[in-house]
Amino acid sequence: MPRAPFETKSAAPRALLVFVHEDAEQDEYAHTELTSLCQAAGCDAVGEVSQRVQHPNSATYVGKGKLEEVWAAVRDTGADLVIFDCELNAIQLRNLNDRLKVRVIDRTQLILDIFSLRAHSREGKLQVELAQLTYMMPKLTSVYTEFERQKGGIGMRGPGETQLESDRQRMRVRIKNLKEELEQVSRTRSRQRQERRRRPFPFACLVGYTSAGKSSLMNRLSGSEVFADPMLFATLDPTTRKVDLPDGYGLFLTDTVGFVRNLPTNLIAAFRATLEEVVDADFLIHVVDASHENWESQQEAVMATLASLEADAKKTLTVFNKIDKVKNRDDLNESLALNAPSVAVSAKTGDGISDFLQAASAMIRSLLMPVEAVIPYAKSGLVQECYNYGRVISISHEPDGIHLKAELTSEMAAKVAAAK
Ligand SMILES: Nc1nc2c(ncn2[C@@H]2O[C@H](COP(=O)(O)OP(=O)(O)OP(=O)(O)O)[C@@H](O)[C@H]2O)c(=O)[nH]1
Ligand SMILES: [Mg+2]
Repeated sequence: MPRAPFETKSAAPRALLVFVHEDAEQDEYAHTELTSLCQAAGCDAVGEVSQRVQHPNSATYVGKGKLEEVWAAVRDTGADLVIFDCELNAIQLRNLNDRLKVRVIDRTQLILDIFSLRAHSREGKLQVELAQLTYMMPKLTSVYTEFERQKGGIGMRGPGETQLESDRQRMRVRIKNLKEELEQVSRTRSRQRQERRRRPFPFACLVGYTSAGKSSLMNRLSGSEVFADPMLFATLDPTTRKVDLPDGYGLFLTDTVGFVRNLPTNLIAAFRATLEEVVDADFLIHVVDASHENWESQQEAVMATLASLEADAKKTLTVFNKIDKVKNRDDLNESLALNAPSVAVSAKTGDGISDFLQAASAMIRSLLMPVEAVIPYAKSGLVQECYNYGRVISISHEPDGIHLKAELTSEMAAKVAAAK
């Protein structure tokens, strides 16, 4: 089977970064991001080479002269890995491996590798494996060519081809099995959601760029200890907590995987079971790192991912986080106004959390329906449910039953209506 991008060695792999984006404005951002991704994968960035590539070379992505520069940089830095900040096809990968004589990977493979380091739950592991296999399938030929050459090559072509075909077949079978297992995971999740639906709290999902502070906000709100860490993609598995809000409202809040610019499509497809939490939420809480100089690009990347999940039209509360690190309050106020409904918080210091709670209550109120009903005494248990899972405005015990005025989710309202 093909090797994992980074095999565990005693020393961290030494990576040379190759930047190839078109747009000069993105330079600094792309640089910070790839360096962080590199760290998250456990490699040391030991050097870099850049080229503005308008039309990628079909054989090697970068032009011939630049490739020689990359080769020289590999030699000078002693890099044992080259990471291209783009997506490479099978031919480019093979040619680059050929010329550079060290392992070459692209941005997708780097992200997949981070995900595989972070995957702990069964669901997470299955999803990452599926993403890796679907990524590798079309590139298998290049991996084998490399493999054959390492073995000496000449005369090995026949057995290599057979090996390639049988490994392809094994991968197809594994992909099919993984998809079936994930289908099962997805059914279980959907059952859990239905279970939650029976308790008519609304539920919201935290979305946002990786490291925006979603897990920190969740911890701040629920007093729970969801793994929060400066490393990218700290969270892969969704976690759900109940959060109590002012005025008797409650909310189920799910923390899930962070997004990144150009999240590989096979990764999004593989993470369907996890991302269904986003698609199914009553509303989204989009956490933005307001202290990040490129927060707007990050916000756009999140929106683009939501659009690919067809979840971009969902009601969204934007939360500008890390305001303890924001210097320019005027800019922040302007961003808040432009992104309404929105609030500014610091998950770290707790600043603005009460505003957040009020804003979340307002979101919920906008999802609830006003209900006036008379509940028969025989079904008085429903009143308690309305207290628990909606907001009761007034109640009076009359001869014909319990007169109720409340704000309820549509599910709870239907239950009350059926109780007549
Ligand atoms: N200064 C400051 N740091 C924060 C704040 N919120 C989170 N952080 C830090 O930002 C880093 C990332 O936070 P997480 O909560 O793990 O971010 P996340 O969005 O869950 O990240 P992923 O799970 O990787 O997508 C951690 O080091 C946090 O301590 C904040 O309000 N202020
Ligand atoms: Mg997290």
